[in-house]
Amino acid sequence: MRWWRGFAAAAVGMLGGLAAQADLGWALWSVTVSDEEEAQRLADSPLRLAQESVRIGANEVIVGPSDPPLVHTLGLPATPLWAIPAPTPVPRAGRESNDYRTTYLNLTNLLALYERWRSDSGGMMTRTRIGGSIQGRDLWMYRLSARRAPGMAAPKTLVITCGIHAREWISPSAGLYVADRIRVLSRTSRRHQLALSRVEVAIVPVQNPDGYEFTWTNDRYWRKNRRRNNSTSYGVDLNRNYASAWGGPGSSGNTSSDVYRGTAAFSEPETRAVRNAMATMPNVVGFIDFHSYGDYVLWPWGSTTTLCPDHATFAAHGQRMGNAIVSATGRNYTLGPTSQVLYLASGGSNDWAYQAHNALGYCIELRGGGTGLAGFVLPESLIASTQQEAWAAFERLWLDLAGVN
Ligand code: 0X9
Ligand code: ZN
Repeated sequence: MRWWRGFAAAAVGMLGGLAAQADLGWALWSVTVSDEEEAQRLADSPLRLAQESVRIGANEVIVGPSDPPLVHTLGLPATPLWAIPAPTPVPRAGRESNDYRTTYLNLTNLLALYERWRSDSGGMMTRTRIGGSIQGRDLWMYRLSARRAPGMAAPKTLVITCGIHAREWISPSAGLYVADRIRVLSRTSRRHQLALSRVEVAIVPVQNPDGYEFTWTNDRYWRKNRRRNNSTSYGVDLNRNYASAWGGPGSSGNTSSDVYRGTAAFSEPETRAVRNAMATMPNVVGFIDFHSYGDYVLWPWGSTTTLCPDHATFAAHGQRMGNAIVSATGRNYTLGPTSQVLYLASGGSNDWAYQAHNALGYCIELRGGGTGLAGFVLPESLIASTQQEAWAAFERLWLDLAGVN
């Protein structure tokens, strides 16, 4: 608290002079918006939102050393919360371990681990290249399936997507744990074998590999993909690029915005890859997109506060997922439609999965870091328990969709 006061005082003092600005470094600010017009003003600005797309009320915003003038030209009430580390590359020392329960893995190591599991799986895991990123990286989807008795009905599919937002490292990390659990349980548990024979699981380990890599090498706080929009701005928010209310509220047409929606729905190869892969699946019944942070289980709609036609079904399964998380770690996630419990956000992947496939499309916001960090920077000491929460929610939905108790 003491240092916070000092920091706030420094920020206020800084308004007059440039000298103090250099001392200020990177910081998390709270910016308050009171109506839709103000919300759009903040969304359109190049200031980076710390996960919170814009909501009416307080928003956490990442402010770099040269950004304070920008915060003030917005004409919105803004106060610094705390200093955060600069988004410079993470030191590699001590990060070479492949223990994905206690460390984050870079793109190469993460994909290598999936490959190792695949080669050990005896055909249970298969891999498809579903496309390529803006910078030409491969986009992969792993399918986890069980041998089926002849004459058994074609399986349904539950799709898991990870890493759509580059800086939310716990998302691909949670995907690893889900894949690992399925892989092990498909050999040791009859219930899970049965579930897999009815509902197979398709996992996209990292949907935004360019962005993910960029957060390891250049900018820990990067969110979007790495499309070059123009000479001064990069990146489309892939979770505003899906064809569900594309262009609606909670997205921006400003290329430098962190919620820039792109030039059209599915303008980005990363979103098209998921769309095309899912188009080949005859019966997608469930969809979970892992994000961080905030502890939420979210369902449609993001684009309007009107309840979706299947709200009751979403709520029933959502409640069961929430209960499973409580049983796993004691943590209480907030459950509800994105637009009601979080904020308006259009063009999101789970809304699209519901609209286009009639799948139960959820977005799960996993845990975040606390005071002194940007929210999506989850300390490595909390990886394992957060993975357990992701698994608990996934497993509940999976077994329910498969009719396995
Ligand atoms: O704003 C988002 O894309 C998600 N939150 S995050 O802080 N991880 O960026 C929420 C997405 C919710 N779902 C939809 N908009 N459909
Ligand atoms: Zn996200």
